[in-house]
Amino acid sequence: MFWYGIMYKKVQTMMLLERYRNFLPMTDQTPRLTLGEGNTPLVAAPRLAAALGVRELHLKYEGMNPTGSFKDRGMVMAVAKAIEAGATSIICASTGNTSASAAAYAAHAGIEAIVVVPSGKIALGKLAQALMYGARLLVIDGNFDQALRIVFELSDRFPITLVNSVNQDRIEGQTTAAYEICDALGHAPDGLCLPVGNAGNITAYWRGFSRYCEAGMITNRPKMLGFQAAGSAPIVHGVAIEHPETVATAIRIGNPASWKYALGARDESGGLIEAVTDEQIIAAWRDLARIEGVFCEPASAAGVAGLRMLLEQNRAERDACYVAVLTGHGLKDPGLAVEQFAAPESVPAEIGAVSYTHLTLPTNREV
Ligand code: AN7
Repeated sequence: MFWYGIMYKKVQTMMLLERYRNFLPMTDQTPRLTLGEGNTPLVAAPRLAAALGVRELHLKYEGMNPTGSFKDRGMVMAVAKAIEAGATSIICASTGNTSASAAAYAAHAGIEAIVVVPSGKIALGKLAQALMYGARLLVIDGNFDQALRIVFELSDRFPITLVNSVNQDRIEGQTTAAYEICDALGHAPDGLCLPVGNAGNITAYWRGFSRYCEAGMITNRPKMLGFQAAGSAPIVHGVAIEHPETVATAIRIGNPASWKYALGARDESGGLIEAVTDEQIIAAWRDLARIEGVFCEPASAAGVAGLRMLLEQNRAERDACYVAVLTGHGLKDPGLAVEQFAAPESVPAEIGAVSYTHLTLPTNREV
């Protein structure tokens, strides 16, 4: 049908790898792989900005990617390049989102994915994704850092392509988020706030902003404001953490793969990488949903938690434009959200049984 042809063409021009091909390691041989990643909403957050006391805040809602996290940007590039090089199998260690993304793109491309995850410390939705997308799943009695060591070893010994963020095609694909933010705003923000785990994303954003600046697409680069969870803050403390802990399981990482690049991004941008407590993360996570209607996963709220902390300490400019990157979708881990509230009491299904007191907001769970 005629209209179908037109729509199809539009979708083609929207394909992430095509849209930014001049900034990506694309060749004519690179497969045009896509699940419709990228082009995520940049949501203006005036109510949250007012609550924090800052002029302008925008939320880069990366949970709207096909598998519900920013990882899809890097994974589509990494899997396309792996296939271009003749790979038939990919492998990664993950706190959950990378494995979901690797499993989905491998399925779409018709190759094998092997994912190694820490036992009991990955959100249920992410586990469901790895299973449903048909990945070979290895659950270890250990943490992410131990899982990463195992996949390094396996990818060394066998013809399997490693797709953790040490794979530079991953980083390249993730630079696209920086381009999108600049394209949407018409300029670079003054500050970019984001969670830091393995530090691939802060590396990619800085590379992206720098490249866009060199190309004359923007005139200034933002300060990179990265935040680790207090119990998992190796970069902040300058030492690897053997037993990282945090409620934000996505960033429960003690020895980040892109550590040295993250320091470069921090220092070259005049930014910082600091720690926020689980309490600060949870408060920001709930505020994002309640005040702006944007539901992300807990780790994703670390950027907003950090910005709030800096503002409270008068260490961040108030008359400035900030973008906070919300890296993953809130529905990845609905259990943790429901746990925040006391179980609501049900009432008989009769109008006479309903009083105004039943219509109050759900109360917080007693801790
Ligand atoms: C929601 O999936 O490391 O600093 O194995 O899932 O680039 O590592 C996830 C990381 C932030 C941290 N927010 O990004 C994995 C994994 C969410 C995440 C991060 C992750 P990086």
